[in-house]
Amino acid sequence: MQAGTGGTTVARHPGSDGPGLDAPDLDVVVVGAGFSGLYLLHRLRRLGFSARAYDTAGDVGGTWYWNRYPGARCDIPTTDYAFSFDPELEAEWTWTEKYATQPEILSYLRHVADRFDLRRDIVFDTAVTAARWDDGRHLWEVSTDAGDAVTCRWYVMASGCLSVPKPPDIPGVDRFRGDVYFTGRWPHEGVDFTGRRVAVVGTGSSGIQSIPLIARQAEQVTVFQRTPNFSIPARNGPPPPERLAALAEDREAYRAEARRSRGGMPYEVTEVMGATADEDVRRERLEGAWQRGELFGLTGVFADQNVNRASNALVADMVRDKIRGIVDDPAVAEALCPTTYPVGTKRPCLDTDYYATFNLPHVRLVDLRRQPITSITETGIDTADESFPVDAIVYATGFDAMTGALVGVDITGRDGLTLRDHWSAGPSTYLGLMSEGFPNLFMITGPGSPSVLANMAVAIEQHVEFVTDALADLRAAGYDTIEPTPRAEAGWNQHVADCAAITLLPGTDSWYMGANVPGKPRVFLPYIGGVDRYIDACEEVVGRGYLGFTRSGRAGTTCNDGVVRRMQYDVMLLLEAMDALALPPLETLGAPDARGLWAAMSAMAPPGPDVGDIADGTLPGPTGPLAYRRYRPATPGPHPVLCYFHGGGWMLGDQTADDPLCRDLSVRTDSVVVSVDYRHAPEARFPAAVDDARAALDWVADHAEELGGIPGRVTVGGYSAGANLAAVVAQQARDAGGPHLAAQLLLCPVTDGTTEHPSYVENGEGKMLTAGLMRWFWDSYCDPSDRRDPRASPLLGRLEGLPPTVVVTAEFDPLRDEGVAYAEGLAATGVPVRHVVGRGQAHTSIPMVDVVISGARVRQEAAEALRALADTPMDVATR
Ligand code: N01
Repeated sequence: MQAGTGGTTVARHPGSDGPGLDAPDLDVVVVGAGFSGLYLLHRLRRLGFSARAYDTAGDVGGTWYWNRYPGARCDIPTTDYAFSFDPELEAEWTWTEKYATQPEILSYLRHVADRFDLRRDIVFDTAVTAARWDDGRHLWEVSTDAGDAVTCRWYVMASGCLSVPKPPDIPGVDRFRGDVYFTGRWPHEGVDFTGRRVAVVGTGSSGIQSIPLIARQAEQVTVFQRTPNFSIPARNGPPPPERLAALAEDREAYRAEARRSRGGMPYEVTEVMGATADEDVRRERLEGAWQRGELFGLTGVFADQNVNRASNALVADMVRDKIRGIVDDPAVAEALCPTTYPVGTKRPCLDTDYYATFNLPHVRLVDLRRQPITSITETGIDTADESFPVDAIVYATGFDAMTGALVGVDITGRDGLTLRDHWSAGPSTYLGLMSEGFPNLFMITGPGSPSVLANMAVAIEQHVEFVTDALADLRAAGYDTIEPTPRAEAGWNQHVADCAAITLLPGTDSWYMGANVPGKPRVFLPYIGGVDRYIDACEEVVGRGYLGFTRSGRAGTTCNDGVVRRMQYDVMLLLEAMDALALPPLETLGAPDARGLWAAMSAMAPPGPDVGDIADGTLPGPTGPLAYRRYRPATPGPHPVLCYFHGGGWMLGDQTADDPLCRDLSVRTDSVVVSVDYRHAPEARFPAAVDDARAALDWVADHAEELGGIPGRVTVGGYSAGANLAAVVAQQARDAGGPHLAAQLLLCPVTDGTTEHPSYVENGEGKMLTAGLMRWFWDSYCDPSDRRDPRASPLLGRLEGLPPTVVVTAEFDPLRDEGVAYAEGLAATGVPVRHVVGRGQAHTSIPMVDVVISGARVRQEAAEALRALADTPMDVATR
C-alpha cells in the first residue's frame, strides 16, 4: 500500500487476490506515427512494454506526411524542431535550412524510424475507429477499419493537434468540376499548376506558405481571404549560426534551456513594456522582430503585448506599416492588413514573399469581408459581386484543432461514457494528458497542455516522457490503472482558463478557441502558461506521488486527490518577482525605513485608470487636520460617496498610497472616493487611527454634496488595516445613530487581533503579507490587552444592524479566515452580505491594478456587489 498526499484512500484491488487480470494482447496501443508516435514506440520498447502503433498514413511522418503543399515548412527553427532525446541522433543529422521544408522533415522522421527500427511495430494505412474501456478486465478493446480487434492495458492518442482538416463550410462545395486540393491532404505526386487558373481559399499559415509558390507556376491566382493574418518574413537561409554554436558548445544546456523556456526553445525574453517604453526603444525592438524572422520574436516584442491592448497595437501597427510598404496597390495593402483582432491572438505566420506576391499582375486578392462567397459553382467561385471561373481550387481552410482527432475515434470510457459526450461543452483534461472516466487513456499534447503554443517537438518529447515514465512507475508500484480525479481535473481546467483569461487571446475568434469550426464549444484549448511552468506542474504532480490521480492494481487503490495549481498565474509571477528582489522583511526595518520602502514600491506601480478629476484637501481630525484625496468619476454626478481608508498595517502609507486602487474603485463603482489619511503607529497607537477614521467619516458624510456626492449615499470602505478601520467606524456609526451608511466595502479586512485563524498558518509565509509582518503591525499598533476591544477587533463586536456589506477575501491571505468569519457573522445576524472570494489571489494582489490582471475580476465583482447592495431598500439595509 502506498500513502498519497491529501485525501488518500486505500483499498484492495478486486482482482489482486484472485487469479489476476486478463493479459491484454499488448501493453500499449498508440494512435499515430508522427513525432509523438515514433518517440513513444522507441521509449516503450526500451522500457520493456509491448506496443503497436496504427496510422492511416502509408508511412511515418504524421503532419509531415500529409501536408505536402508547395512551401510547407516548419516555422520553429529546425535546430529546435527536432528530437533531443538521443545525442547520437542529433549528431548524425544536419539540417540544411533555418526552416526546413516538408520533404526534409519527412526524411528526418523516416530516418528516425529506420534508425530505431520502429516500422515493425507500426500498422500503416489503418485507422483506429473505436476504443472501449473494459472496466472488469482493466483494458482497452481497440478496433480498426481493417477489422482488427486488439486489447491493450494502456491506450495513447498520439494523433496530433492539427491533423483533422476542417471540411470547408461553403455552399456548393461539392459542385465544382475542376481539380480540388486540400493543403492538409496534398497529392504525393505533387501538382503542376502551369497554365492554370487557381483559386486559393484561406490565408492562415498553409495559405500564406503556399500562395507565393503556386503563383510562381499558375497563369492566374485568386486568393479568397476572409480574415487577413499577421505575417512577418521568415528570412529563411542556413540554420542560425548562433543556435548552432550554442548547441555545439553545450548541447545538454541548450536543450535544458528549451525546457525551461516559455515557448520550448531558447529565445530572448524581454522585460520591456510596450505601454511605457521610450519611442526609440520601441522602434528598435519592433524593427528587430521584423528582421529576425522568428515567431516568438513577433509575439515577444514587448513583455505586455499579450495582455495590454495599447502595447499590442504597437506591434500590430508595425506589421501593418510593413504591409503598406511592400504592397503597391494601397487598396490591396489595406485589405491585407489585419485590423479586427490583436496580433498573436490568432496564430501568426512566417512567410517568404507573401505580401510581395500581391504585386504580381496575375495575382488577385478577393476580400471576402467586402464580397462574401455565395457559392462554389461547377466552374468556379461566386461572390456577392462577381464570378471567378477557375481550373483548380486549393482549400487552405484549416483544421478541427486539438480535439478533432481525439473525438474522431469512438472512444468509450467507464460506464459507457464517450469522450465526445464528456467533452460536449469543451475538452476537460488533467494536464492535457488524461481525462476522468477514461482510465489508462493518454493524450500526447492534448488540450490543456502547451502544445500548439510551444515548440511542438519539445512539448511532444516531454509528454511522451511523462506517459512512459508514469507507466514504468505504475508497473514498479504494482498498479495497472491510472486516472485523474474529478477534483484534479476541474482544478486544472480552471487553471488553464484562468491563465488564458488574463491575456487577449480568448477575445478573438481563432482555432485556439475552437471558433473556426461551426458548433464547436468556445473554450481556450491550449495551456498558455508556458512550457516551463507546465513542466514544473507535471514534475510537482509526480513528486507529490501522482497528485490528482487514482492508481489501482494488485497493490490496492490509491487516490491521491488534490489540485496542483490553485494560485492565479499572475499572482504566482508577482510573488516570484518579489522573491527575486530579495528585499529585507519590512518588520526588520523599523517604521521609518519600512515606510520608505513601502512608498518606493507604491511609486513604481502603474497609475491606474483615468478618473474625472482628483483633488487634495484636509478635513478636521481630533488632533489636527487630516489629509484626503478625492477621486471623482468622469461620468455626470452627483455620485455615491466612498469614504476610504488605505492599507499598510496602521503604520505605512497615506491618503495617496492606494492611488491606483482608489481610481479603479471610483471607475468601477462610479463613486466619488475620498481617501483619508489617519495617524499611524507606532507613534500614534490604538485607538488614534480609529478616532481619526471616525472623524473623517462624519465629515465626509456631512460634506457629501460639496464633494460631488449624493447626500445620504455614503459607503465606508478600506483595504486591509484600512478595512479594519472601516468596519470599526461602521459599528460606531450604527451605535451613535449616524451617519447613516449605504454600505461598507471591506477588502481583505483585519477583523480579529487574536491572529489565530488557520489561514495564519496556511498562508503565513512567502506571500508578501506574512504572519510575522502582520504580528509586527499588531504589536506596533495595539497592546495585547486591547486586542479584544471591538475597536481593534470588529469581529468581536456586535454585528447586528450594520449596513449591507461587501467582504472581499483572498484565498492565499493570512487574513482570509477572519474576513470569512466577518462575512459569516454579519450574515448570521441578518445583515445583507456579499462575500467576494478572490480565488487564487494573495492579500497584496487584489489591489495591484494593472499589475495583477486577474485581480480586476475580483474588484469588478466587488463593485457590482456594492452597487447591488447599496441599492438595497433602507428597511432591509437597516434591519
Ligand atoms: O489553417 P488556419 P492553416 N470561407 O485555420 C479560412 C499550423 N501550421 O492550415 O480566419 C473562407 O490558420 C480562414 O479564415 P478565418 C499552424 O499552427 C503550421 O493555415 O476563419 N475562408 C483562414 O484564413 C497554423 O495556425 C505551419 O476567417 C475560410 C484559413 O481558412 C495551423 O496549422 C504551416 C473558410 C484557415 O487558416 C492551421 O493553419 C501550416 C470559409 N468557409 C499550418 N473556412 C508551419 O509553418 C476557413 N477559412 C509549421
